[in-house]
Amino acid sequence: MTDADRGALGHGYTVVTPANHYPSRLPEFGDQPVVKLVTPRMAPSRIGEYLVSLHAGGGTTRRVGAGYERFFYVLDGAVTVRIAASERRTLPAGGFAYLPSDTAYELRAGDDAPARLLIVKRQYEGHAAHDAPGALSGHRDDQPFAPTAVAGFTRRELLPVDDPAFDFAMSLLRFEPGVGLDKIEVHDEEHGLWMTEGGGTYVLGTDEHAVQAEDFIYMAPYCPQGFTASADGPAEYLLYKDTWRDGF
Ligand code: UGY
Ligand code: MN
Repeated sequence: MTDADRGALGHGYTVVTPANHYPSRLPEFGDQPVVKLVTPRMAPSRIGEYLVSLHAGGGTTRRVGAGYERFFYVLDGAVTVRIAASERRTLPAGGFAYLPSDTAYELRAGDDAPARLLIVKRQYEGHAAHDAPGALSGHRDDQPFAPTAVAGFTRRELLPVDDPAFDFAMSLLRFEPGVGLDKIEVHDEEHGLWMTEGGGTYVLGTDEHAVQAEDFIYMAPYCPQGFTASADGPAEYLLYKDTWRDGF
């Protein structure tokens, strides 16, 4: 099987590997390539998740208007997120930022090197009892990974998972070699998953897929899912999951 053959559209999921990428463009990025990993055209996804490659010194060609909440995660290089003249934050690789839906922004890569980042975009789903969250930023190394009930499986929450103002979570899940999820999960929430390191086997519905770093998986609500890291080394993924809402 070639790498490109690992790409798949299954019942309730997709697997998109780097060999499958067919870059598109978006007006705000000019000629800088954008891989649309998933968008709401892939029903029932409520998110867009995009892999954006910025030229050295490049970035958005115009200010991107408010209207959607967004999450940025820098894969390579450094990206400055500018909300206003006085509000800018430079994110190195592993840096992240959340912008609420009332916030317009610009992005700029450092002058010395190109940058790549993941952008998650969605329509904020509010809750009558909670004000919308504010902007925040940080780095994956700001806090240690926390243990879970499974030995060798740790996770790091990038957004405050205990705050019901947020309608989604972004988490890094890390597995020692041979370790995996302790069950086949079936749940109402959807996932966008980017393999940040290593690889393993993903169970999706009734299928099994070998996955490796830089693969992307979309999992629809109720898609049965399980993962085991390969024996060769640790595996890690960045996981989007909608939270705190009832699905209506
Ligand atoms: O939190 C989750 O739903 C997570 N354990 N799912 C997954 O890793 N596919
Ligand atoms: Mn899950």
